[in-house]
Amino acid sequence: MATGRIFSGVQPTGNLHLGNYLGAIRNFVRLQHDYECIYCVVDMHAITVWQDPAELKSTTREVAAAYLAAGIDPKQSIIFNQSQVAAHAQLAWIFNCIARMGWLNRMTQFKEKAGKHRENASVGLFVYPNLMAADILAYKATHVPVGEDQKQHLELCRDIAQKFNNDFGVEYFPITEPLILGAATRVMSLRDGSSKMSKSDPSDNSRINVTDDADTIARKIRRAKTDPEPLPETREGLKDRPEADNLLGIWAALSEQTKDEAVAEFAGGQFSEFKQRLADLAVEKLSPIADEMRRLMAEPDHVDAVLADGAARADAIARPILDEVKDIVGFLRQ
Ligand code: AQP
Repeated sequence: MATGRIFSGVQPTGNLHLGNYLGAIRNFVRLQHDYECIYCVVDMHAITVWQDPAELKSTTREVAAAYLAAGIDPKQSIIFNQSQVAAHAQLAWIFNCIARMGWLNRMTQFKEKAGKHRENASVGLFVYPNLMAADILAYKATHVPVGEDQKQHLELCRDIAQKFNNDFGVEYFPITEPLILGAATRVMSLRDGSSKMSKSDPSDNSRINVTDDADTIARKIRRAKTDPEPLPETREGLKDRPEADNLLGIWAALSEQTKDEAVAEFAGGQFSEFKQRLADLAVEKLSPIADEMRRLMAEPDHVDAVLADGAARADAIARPILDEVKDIVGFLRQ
């Protein structure tokens, strides 16, 4: 039975990785039994940095294929790409006029992505969190499953909803709750335990791509950075050992254990043996998804039909909400 409405999305920017799977997509699958779920391929977010047009079409289908292959049921849940539903852009404009410059200036993801080239970053990258708030609130979503890195953007979404409600003297938008679930809410790079596993890391060895074959997964895990000590006996022993912490977190998430159980299982063991078991487990969990993704990618018409059907259903929810928002704001409409 649905206890609320979920919205979440993944950017079609290539290199879908284990962090995206464990932090987001796997939770999307599980939540569809308890919530009304809307899962989006956020292509408008993707173009906040340059995307090759032909590649964007392909990576959009790839994320949709990953949703389907991981087990999201397109009849039960809605799967679509963002640019097919106009409400996202329309509500984002209104939110551009609600959010304050100071709020956006505090967003760490913008600082990280724009880096030293702030003056050269697109305006879209700066107002990205406003579009994300519009994505969520165009459906009055009550919950948003995300990885830990998106927590700050979710807080901004709540601030926007609150300010909109206050400014116009209404109780219109819900104050949306993040759902940060599982033992691997922030999967770290295999090359550096202090930075997040990320699609845009120039080193392919830093991440396990969902579509990597068994040999590649095994090689990347074998070469993953570790320290010279054996695995710790207790959870406290993971302190100041970010790489061991990350690999045990991945094991825990993939094997459906808690971190404490994972530590206990390998206590005092050698990394070489642990890495072999981790590689086998990662292959066991990811290979069926990769195989199904490949099959779906060979049927682009089917994937496009799923996205078109989802877009029509998403539009049917968002359109009346946007109409109400226009009335609240004072826009004349027919
Ligand atoms: N390392 C991660 N661990 C756990 N969850 C993660 N997510 C991303 N990285 C990790 C979650 O995946 C969902 C989709 O992310 P996104 O496509 O919107 O973009 P992102 O968060 O910016 O992801 P990337 O992979 O790090 O891309 P780049 O390199 O382009 O910045 C989100 O729920 C996110 O939390």
